[in-house]
Amino acid sequence: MSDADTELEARLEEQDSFEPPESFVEQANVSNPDIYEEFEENWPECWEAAADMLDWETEYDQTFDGSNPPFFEWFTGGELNASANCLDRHLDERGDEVAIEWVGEPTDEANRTYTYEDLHREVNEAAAALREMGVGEDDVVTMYMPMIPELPIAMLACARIGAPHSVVFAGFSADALATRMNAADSEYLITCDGYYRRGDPLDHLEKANEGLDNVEHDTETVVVERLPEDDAFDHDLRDDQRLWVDAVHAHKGAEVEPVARDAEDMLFLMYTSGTTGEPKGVKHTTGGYLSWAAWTSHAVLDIKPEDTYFCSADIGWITGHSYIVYGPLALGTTTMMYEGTPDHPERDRLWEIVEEYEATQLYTAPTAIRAFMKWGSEFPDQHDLSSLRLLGTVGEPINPRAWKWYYKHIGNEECPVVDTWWQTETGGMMVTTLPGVKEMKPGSAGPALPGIDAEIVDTTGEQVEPGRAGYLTIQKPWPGMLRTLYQNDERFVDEYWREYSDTDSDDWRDWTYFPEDGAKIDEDGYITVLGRVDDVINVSGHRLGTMEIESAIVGVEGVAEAAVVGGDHEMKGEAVYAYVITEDGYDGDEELRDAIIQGVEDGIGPIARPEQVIFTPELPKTRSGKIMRRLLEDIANGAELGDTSTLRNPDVVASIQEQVQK
Ligand code: 6R9
Repeated sequence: MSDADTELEARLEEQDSFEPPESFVEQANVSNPDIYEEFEENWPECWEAAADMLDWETEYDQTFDGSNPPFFEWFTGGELNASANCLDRHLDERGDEVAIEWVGEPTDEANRTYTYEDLHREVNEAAAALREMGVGEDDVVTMYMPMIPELPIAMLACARIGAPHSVVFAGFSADALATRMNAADSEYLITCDGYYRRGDPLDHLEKANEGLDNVEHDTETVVVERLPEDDAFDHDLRDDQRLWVDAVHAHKGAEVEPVARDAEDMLFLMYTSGTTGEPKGVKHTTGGYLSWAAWTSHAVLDIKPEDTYFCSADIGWITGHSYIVYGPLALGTTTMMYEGTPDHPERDRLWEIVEEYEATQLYTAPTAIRAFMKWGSEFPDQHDLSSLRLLGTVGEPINPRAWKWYYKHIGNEECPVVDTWWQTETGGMMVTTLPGVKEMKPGSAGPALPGIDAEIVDTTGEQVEPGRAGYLTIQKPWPGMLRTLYQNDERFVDEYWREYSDTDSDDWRDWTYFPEDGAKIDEDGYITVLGRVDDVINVSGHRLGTMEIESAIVGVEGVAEAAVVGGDHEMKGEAVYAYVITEDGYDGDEELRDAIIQGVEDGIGPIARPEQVIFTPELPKTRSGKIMRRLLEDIANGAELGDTSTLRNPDVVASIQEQVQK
């Protein structure tokens, strides 16, 4: 490092707040600081600004309807179509501009560029194909696909005909697919034959078929052929399966009138992890969700039609839904899709892409930034990243060191960094700095967005002092919020509202949304999110339920009981630690350990793979018989243990501790 560099590092290290760069502010979509006050005074009408970003077929007659809490409604009476908003309305002005820039893997393969006209045509043909298969309004269509263009095409085709989609992350297991299709009564599946991971072809259809074997009702499947013939796997399609080429290309040139959907009609379902073993089917609507995705893309990501915007998430997660597909396309910009991983073929792959396509924004996850940091700045340094104007992160807390590294080595201290806190349930961003208005404080996501009313409270609901840890709550509804859990209103109330609401009240002001995150706030209203307070762990920004993992482990022959906790992990944020009691006659040996790891991969997917499996004759329990999870976490972290003498079985602690490798 040169002296100048060392000096710079030292200065950055000390600096704990950063003003937005002047050059950014001058051109920012939102730069007026009064917006916070204006939105607060003018709530809920302030959210007409979000609705106004869309084209409505029928104007709404009420902005917010809070008459039946917590089943809030937005823009009621309005009608619109999401695919028309993402495609048709851009055709006149931007028909030959690029909508999706797809960068495939392996690198020598042709990339694909879709203009708005191309995308419009393909979505229409796919919509016609789905109709012909019998997909009707409100039929849930499941998609189980990696990052290939047919995924957003299928999503928008569904939106066009009013069929909600339910996208299942391609890395999830066959079981996870079956659970989700059964839960949603979904009779249609769109999947693909296979795809590449770090250069090797994966047989995806085999996994999809295994899942279909466990779906309780009849299904129809469309299979996209992703792999070229040389790498294709040998599969005979079943009677209820057809190829995408056959289904869609039969409708060449078809035009399908976008169906007018009520603002409150479901746009999609997304299953996410919760406290119990059953994943939660988060329901998002057409008007509220889409306006939220569009407004936050405009205000926070500063997206303009001429941008080339790059979000490195997977569309199988909510980030990809809101900020690769719906938000950017609603704004008529160019959105990038990258099929591969950041380290293949080399560790500069992302920077190569940023340079080649002159990306203007990069939205990624702290886990990726930690990896970039570890690999070293020589990889980004090989490339011209000066096209970048804004950087963003999402998915988990980012520590100040990683934030500063990102700011300096990727943004060259010229790009604001937005650390965005939100959830599958919130539909879009909730807590983050407006990049053209607010100073940034590394390690803190920032203040709640204008019009969002966030408070940090204690267990009784009283606001805590600045600097003290408490629970994050959202006091007022917002358009992008989930409307319910699919076919389970009761669980919706229990999971998100019961904790801090007067559930007998029919005044919406008595209802408070609880995201199940711990947080603290500073004197300026900046919120630092500390992490989940429920049984959800966050591995590399992916939400996993400990109960789901436990049930996969207990399903393995020879396992009697299991407790799963998250332990700190340098790269992944958190890692899975599994404490396992064997059944009589079984040894906690390598064979069982492998079977457990396999069981988790089969039950959920490789992302949930335990970092360590620790065999123990007993789990530490309280006198009342509750597993002491906090203690198991401390053991996983090699932390100082408090007083364990009140346990029912204090002796077990030392033997567990010995086994944990630190
Ligand atoms: C978008 C997304 C949601 C959970 C959330 C919180 C964590 C997300 C964060 C963050 C700290 C941030 N989380 N963004 N924690 N700072 N900027 O990730 O949705 O998969 O539903 O996860 O992720 O714990 O509750 P989802």
